[in-house]
Amino acid sequence: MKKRPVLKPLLTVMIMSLCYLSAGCSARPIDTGPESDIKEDDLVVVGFSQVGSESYWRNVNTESMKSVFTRENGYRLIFEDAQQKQTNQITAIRSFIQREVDYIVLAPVVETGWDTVLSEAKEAGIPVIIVDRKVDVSDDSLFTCWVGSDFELEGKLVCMWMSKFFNLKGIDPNEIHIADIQGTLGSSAQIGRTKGFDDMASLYGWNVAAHEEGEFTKSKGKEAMSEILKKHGNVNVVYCENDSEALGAIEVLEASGRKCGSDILKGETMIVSFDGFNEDARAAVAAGKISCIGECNPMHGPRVESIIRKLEAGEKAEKYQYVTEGIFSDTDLIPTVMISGQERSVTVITERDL
Ligand code: GZL
Repeated sequence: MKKRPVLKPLLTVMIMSLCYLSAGCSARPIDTGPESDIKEDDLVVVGFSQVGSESYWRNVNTESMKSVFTRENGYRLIFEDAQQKQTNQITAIRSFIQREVDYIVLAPVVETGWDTVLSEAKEAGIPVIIVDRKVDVSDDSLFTCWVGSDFELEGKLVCMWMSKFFNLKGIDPNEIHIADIQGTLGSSAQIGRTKGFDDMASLYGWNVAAHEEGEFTKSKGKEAMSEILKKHGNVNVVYCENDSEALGAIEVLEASGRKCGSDILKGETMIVSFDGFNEDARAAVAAGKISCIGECNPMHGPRVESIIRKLEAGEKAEKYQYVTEGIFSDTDLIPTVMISGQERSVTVITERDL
């Protein structure tokens, strides 16, 4: 193990990363040359394989990582964007192994297909931190730890919010004709959000009209919404598995003459979604076009940095680290949602908050 200076205090890193993000700094080129007196060999080298840049959430997640793994903080970051292809991530991990990085951080595009390449990293003695979505491997010693969201809980919280809303408005469950625009099939976010949806829709007796794949992108979300309208004209609620899909669905619905909103009994189409960090989606909530968003927090940079700091100090990292997330809405009708003993408060987004 290389002898290195103590990494910059964590509080400084957190403040710097927040300043970086709030200042809208453009990303410094990764793998930069010397900017401080830290010797190249003293830097902690982190290889980060990112899913892609499919959504606003992903871009904020990338910036959160780049904002902490800087030379000033004692790191050299090697960043690889996989453009949503698992083969690109596997190639990136192998290049990190060849370059003998100190840590590999992987945001896996899908859950399966990682055993071989993670075994190669383990044989090379390189700790692997999984971030955001999960990996489904035969031996969980193939990764050191995981940090991310409970996607099934996210799905159940949004469905619970809808159920409470429908009850308050006197809308009978069998008047609900709901469609699910899914995320990238096989990703933890899609698996969890779809399972949460399916379980709650059947518990509440809603009519599930369709599941269409939206790949977490706006363009595929538009295609999926068009398909749903063609085959299921009676759909009055659309469950979008991220904000990019929701913005696509709204465009298609409005182009077809529909009004997006929560007044289902007056013919409006309710839209619910996930993430909550997209400025356009937050504006759609403020305008009443999106009724509810399940928060999915992309700011993993400081969390992952503090894990590496612990490992550098010879401490152990907790195997599974879930981030706590809430709910956004255009109405204060439902102040909190409780499910499986977990209560989450609802934050109302208005024009003033934009
Ligand atoms: C969730 C993340 C998902 C986001 C989408 O943690 O994996 O991928 O919800 C993103 O916006 O594309």
